[in-house]
Amino acid sequence: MTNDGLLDRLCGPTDLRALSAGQLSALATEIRRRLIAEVSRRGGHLGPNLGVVELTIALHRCFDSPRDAIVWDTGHQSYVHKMLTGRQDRFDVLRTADGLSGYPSRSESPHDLVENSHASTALSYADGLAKGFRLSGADRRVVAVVGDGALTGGMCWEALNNISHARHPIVVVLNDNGRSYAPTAGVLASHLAALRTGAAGSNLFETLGFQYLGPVDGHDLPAIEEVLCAARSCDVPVLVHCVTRKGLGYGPAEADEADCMHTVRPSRGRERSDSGLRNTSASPPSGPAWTEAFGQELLDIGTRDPRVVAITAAMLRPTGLLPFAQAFPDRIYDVGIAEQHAVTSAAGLAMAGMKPVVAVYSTFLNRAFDQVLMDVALHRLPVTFALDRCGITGVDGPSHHGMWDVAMLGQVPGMRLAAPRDAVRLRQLLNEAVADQRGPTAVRYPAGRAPEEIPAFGSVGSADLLTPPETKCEVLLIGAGALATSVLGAAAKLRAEGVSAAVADPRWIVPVDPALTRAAANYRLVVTVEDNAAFGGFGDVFARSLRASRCPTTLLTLALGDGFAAARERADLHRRHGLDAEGITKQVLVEFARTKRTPQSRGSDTDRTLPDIRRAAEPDMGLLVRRR
Ligand SMILES: Cc1ncc(C[n+]2csc(CCOP(=O)(O)OP(=O)(O)O)c2C)c(N)n1
Repeated sequence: MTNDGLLDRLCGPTDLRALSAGQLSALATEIRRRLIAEVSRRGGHLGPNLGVVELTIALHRCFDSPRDAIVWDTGHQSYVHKMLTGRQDRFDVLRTADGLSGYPSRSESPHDLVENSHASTALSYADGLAKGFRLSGADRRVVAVVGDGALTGGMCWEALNNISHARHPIVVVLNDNGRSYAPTAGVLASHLAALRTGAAGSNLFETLGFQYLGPVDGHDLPAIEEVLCAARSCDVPVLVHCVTRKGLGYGPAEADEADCMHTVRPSRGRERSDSGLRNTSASPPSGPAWTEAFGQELLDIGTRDPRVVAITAAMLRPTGLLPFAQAFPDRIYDVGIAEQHAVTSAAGLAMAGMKPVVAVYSTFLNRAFDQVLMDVALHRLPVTFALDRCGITGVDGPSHHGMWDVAMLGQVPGMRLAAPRDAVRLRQLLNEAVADQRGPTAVRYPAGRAPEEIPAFGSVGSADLLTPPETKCEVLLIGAGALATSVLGAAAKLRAEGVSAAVADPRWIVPVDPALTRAAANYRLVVTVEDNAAFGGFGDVFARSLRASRCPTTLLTLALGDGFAAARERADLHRRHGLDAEGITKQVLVEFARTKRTPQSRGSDTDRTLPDIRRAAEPDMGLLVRRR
């Protein structure tokens, strides 16, 4: 084999074993070149993948995937693994709808086992796989590759405890690059640094019962191969301490102090910078980005109130906390990838009289449900959750969509949940949330940019009315948060079809303001629209409040389906789920026609037999419009 086009000639990992040292080195160069070219085009995780090129080659030479199970923690660093397992020819469709996933994907390849991109799970999967293989008598090795950032997550330590106890020969490969996005937080990072330099007095992993191999230079292919092969023949749990450099081989990534180009946005034509790449954390937003609006407002709130503190689980810049951190370095806590700890630590801060704001992506709050419910809400502690990336997030796919937070938080007693429609309301609602000392609050907003300000024409209790008051509207559209633009678009289309529709924005979606429930009684049809799973979402919350008030108005709930949503652009998925103006209009027209055909059967979904009590409602229970 010549050294040209080696990558494209590989049929699978077994071909790697036939390559000479020179060819392997040429292959590593070729992989890096392809990573830089394709990730710059499509966006994605550049720094992490550039750092694991040699490690991935060595893993596939030493282990026999898919017979041996290789589990990638988080999975954002699996691009090289994809290239070496027969998907190199599809790299031009990385992170595209119907293309290659940006994470391992079970439907793509038998080499991909775990597609949950939430961190710190690989060791637990490995524990279970090893136990299962032992029980079934399968002679298969198990490898878990975990970053030093992911190792800060509590699940890893629960797994280490169990793996060591079970004594199964699992190989844990610690990819230590000293970084999460930012330099890895906490004392573990200092211990790893001491292990790297040989200055550590003791070895935590040996204390925990692991055989420790390393530290080994993760870019020295023969060296890393030798250690991995030694690990393979161990019959006890072993930890290979592999030291790598995030972004290696691409100058701008190596030099990027913020996060070594952890992620880059897709470049589009002239938007490309000189280097050809745009670093997400470095590129200034050109409009009212939700994250930036949150970060600026929190800075203002923190400036006025010294009791406000902020907490992040290893996502300082991505959640917009950098301005606050720079202004108040003593009031910001990066706890590592430890959402559960973040929430209960916030509870402690609130007990101590502080006003904690936990800034977290909606999807990552999932794993801290018990902490929100028991540690915060049961104690009625005023912790504010700033939920970024709510609803459809885009091509990161099913594990990154923030589509369960309403169902999750909606059932938490005492929780108040807000959904701003624009950046102005985000600022207002964040202020209201932090000022509310009755118990926990949350503000949910999506990825990307907010729309231009959407003015209110009046209010209904705490809700805003977004259409001019009309004497008679038969339909009330209630758009929860960021879908207001589509809902207003639908109202205009409905008007063109001869159906008059008013639009309200509840602002606070949980609990439902009784004034809005009462107002619903004045319409033939009420439609809730939200960027959240239908089950337990705002529509369900509103239906419950209609039932409780014996309101007979028909309710149509428009939301994301209850399944896992695919990896697609936000607007595309909204369209597919009928949440764009066109889709909303069509569904409303169908339901409206139905309510007209069967006037007697009008009623809320589960209460259709209730008599029409609208006549009994107070005369002024309609949209009580107060001019602003
Ligand atoms: C539970 C959870 N919280 C936050 C994240 C966001 N996240 C993705 S990668 C990453 C850093 C991972 O660092 P490390 O494991 O060291 O891998 P590296 O990128 O440095 O190779 C974070 C915080 C996540 N995926 N899962």
